[in-house]
Amino acid sequence: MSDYVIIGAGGHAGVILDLLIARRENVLFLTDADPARHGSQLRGVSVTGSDDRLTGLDPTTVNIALGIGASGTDLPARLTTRRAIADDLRNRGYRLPSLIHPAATVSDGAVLDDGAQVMAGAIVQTGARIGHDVVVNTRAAVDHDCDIGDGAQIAPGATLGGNVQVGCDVWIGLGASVIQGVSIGNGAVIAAGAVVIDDIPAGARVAGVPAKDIH
Ligand code: JB3
Repeated sequence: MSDYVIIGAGGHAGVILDLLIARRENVLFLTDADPARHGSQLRGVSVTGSDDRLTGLDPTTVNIALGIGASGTDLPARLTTRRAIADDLRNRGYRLPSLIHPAATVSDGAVLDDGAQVMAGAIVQTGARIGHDVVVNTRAAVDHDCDIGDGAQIAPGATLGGNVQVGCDVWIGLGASVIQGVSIGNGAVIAAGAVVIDDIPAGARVAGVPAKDIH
């Protein structure tokens, strides 16, 4: 059992807290930037204050779990910000271990970089690499030999075929599908329900079946 602090106390943090409890880890407390959340509890664990609550904690004995997800219209900027928060914590000496829910299926032949999070029901097949601070969310599927760049998020129920290359800070929306062998450039946003059958350039926003540019 390891000690953890969760950064953020919203929806994603609740799911991360469940994951850590399911893994029988010890969650000391949560922090949140919003003072309105301070003093509240999630599953009996306190939201004690903002990130200055980390001051005085020994980074060699306490792990950090990033409990901030991403939402809103300013994706992928939020993903970039989220990754910067993680990097700042690493620069301060904290460890952000990769986290796999016990009900996820992750091949021994897959590689997870630190900070990667794989939620309940997700599947990661052999040869896949899941980059730093990536979220493979509930029931998403990342098939063989996919490469998921740092900070990307695969929303619940999204499906990637084999050998899909996903850049950094890419958002793949709820239930989207990406056929095998496609490349998606850094910072692209794939809308919920889209079906991607061609390469997507960096920074593009696509939606629909088949997915088309919506800039
Ligand atoms: O769709 C799913 C399954 N999950 C979504 C997830 C990927 O993204 C979820 O439904 C939400 O859309 C979103 O979850 P998230 O990021 O937890 O959103 P929200 O419930 O708004 O909570 C974010 C919390 O992070 C807020 O309470 C912010 O105040 C807090 N926060 C933002 N920046 C921070 C910081 N907290 C700390 N400690 N430090 C920060 O720098």
